[in-house]
Amino acid sequence: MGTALVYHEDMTAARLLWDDPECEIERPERLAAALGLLRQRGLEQRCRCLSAAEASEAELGLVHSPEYVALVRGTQALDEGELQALSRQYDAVYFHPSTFRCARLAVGAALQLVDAVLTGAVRNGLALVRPPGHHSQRAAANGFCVFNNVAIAAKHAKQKHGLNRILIVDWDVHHGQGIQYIFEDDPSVLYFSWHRYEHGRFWPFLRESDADAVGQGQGRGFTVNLPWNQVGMGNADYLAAFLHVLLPLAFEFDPELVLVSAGFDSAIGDPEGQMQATPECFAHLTQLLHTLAGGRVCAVLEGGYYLDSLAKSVCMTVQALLGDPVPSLQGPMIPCQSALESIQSLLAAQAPYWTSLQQDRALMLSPSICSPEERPLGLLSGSPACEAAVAVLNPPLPGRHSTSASTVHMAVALMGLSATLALPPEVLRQEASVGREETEAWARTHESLAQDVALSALGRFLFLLDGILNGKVTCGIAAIPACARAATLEVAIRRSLSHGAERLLCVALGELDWPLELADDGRILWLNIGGKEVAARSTFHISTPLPRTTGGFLNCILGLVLPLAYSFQPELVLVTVGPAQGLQEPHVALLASLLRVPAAGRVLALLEEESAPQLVRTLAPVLHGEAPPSLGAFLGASPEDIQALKHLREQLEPLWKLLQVASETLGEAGSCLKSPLRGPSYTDKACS
Ligand code: X5A
Ligand code: ZN
Repeated sequence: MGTALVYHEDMTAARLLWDDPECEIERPERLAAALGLLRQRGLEQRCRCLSAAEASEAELGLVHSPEYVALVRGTQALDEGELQALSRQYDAVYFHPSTFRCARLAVGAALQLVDAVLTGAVRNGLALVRPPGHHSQRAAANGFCVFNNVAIAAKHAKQKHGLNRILIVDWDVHHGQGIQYIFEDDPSVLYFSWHRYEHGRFWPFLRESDADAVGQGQGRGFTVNLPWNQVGMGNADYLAAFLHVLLPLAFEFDPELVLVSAGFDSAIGDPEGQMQATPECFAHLTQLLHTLAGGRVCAVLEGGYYLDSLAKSVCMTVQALLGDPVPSLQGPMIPCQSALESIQSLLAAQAPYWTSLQQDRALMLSPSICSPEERPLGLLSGSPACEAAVAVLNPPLPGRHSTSASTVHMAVALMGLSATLALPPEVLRQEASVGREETEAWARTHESLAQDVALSALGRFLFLLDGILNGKVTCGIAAIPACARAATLEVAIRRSLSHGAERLLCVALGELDWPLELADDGRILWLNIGGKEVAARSTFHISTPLPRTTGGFLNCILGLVLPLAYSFQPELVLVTVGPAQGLQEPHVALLASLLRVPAAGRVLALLEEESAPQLVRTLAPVLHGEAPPSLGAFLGASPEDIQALKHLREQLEPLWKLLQVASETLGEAGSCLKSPLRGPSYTDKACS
């Protein structure tokens, strides 16, 4: 389907003509730097490049008053002194004779992008524009913004394409108060913004940027503000906001289109934001959003003033839009206390409007659930037969993570019925096996692997696993006879460990016990969704019953699986699906597409042959980077499911810090003094 890149060189024409320290950072080089790196990295060439055309005055009129549009049109003929005088009437704005044309091109670019996505010409895209838009209001320029590009695009999507639910994600470091004002009473546009706030002491110094501004009238709950009260927020803070706030809300809202006010002044090094998130973080944010709205994500540039971070972050966003696996995030995944306080104040303000944010609903209801059963941890080593298989037959494999030019993005190892399935053309149908002798040696470790069918499926599966372990293949799907699935998974784990893997995440859907002979030594994180009971038998051995509703499933994925995956930073994710009552293909697809993100794409799905054909049809496109299908109607989590999640969180939070969201656990949070940039920590809580 493709990714659009909308641009026009003329948007570099507007520039500041006089001295103004506040405005000088918004300069033409911003676009040149972003585009230059996109070219240098070969990303521009992979996009469908569209040349922006100016928006019509009728289109500007979707948001702005005729008088204001006329006033901006008039600036084309003003001299420098007049331009400067007019600029002074607004907060942090400069006009240039080319401003009107640039700003119309910026709106036009956003509209073309939305049209391209909503007509199905492309799947998603980015508009590289100047001037930015999110501060601009019906009759006012503000904060370098002249026309509100994203707000006009949202109105256009409603009016011209008949959309009923649009999500705007504003990850610029400033509050897009312009967008907030335009949609504050409109429940068809959900506006989410995080922003540097510092208890109101940061520009634009507005009371209505705080978390308790939730919208007006019919629109209550459709304005969602996450104010950052300290600088220095980093990858873990941004991810916590997405996992615990934005994504639950967004899945409940079920948007038909996602617009991103993509400002990169929230990235490390930016003089305005003073935040710490690395460019890679924006690839993660983009791919997480891609699981919404059938992947219809339109990103429109807003701020971003540190050219190095700006260019890299733009590249990361485009790479993620293209569906490439995204580089894993470095650094400890520990949100800071101030971030958790902000999240908490948001949850308090928004819980009345969103079922998915009502974490404590279950507290009054079911007081008792099964407590985790204590069991000795760390059963050591495998059986002699397994040791032999590892020692004798494991051939030395080439170095991992090699980035050879012959890398296959995705391979499937299928047999029987599913072998005849139609697959996307880029997917490699893998028929090779590891040597017969080696397969047999592994098979001797488990009775269930002894039969002929299991044996040949195992041979192919191992070949695929090796391909992933040595970096020749990014992800894959394999099917195995049902009776041999558990044993095959165990062999896969052993083989990965003997290959040197240090962090394997195993996610089993449907009941499946931890392979008894494997040591619980921190190299395997075992997550059974659909187990008999709620239990964290160790930090690395977790089971929870299959959630009963879509809301419960989402809570489990966003509130447990992904925080664990991000904290653990696995080299490889093994997903296995067994009989799981009530679980539908869209659920599996969503899980797989979300797990791809923290796993840098390295997901291997192990299915049961009997149920494989349908699941392969669903999973292959998703692991390949397509958006998952919609989950259908949202039904809130049951009290039991909420309680189960809460119980596991409490148990696991001390080690897996990204699970934290509630205020009672704030004591466990990371230090706010992560960098010299971060000021002394405030003691006054925003939420108190
Ligand atoms: C789009 C944007 C920032 C204005 C800052 C004024 N505007 N101090 O990032
Ligand atoms: Zn900004």
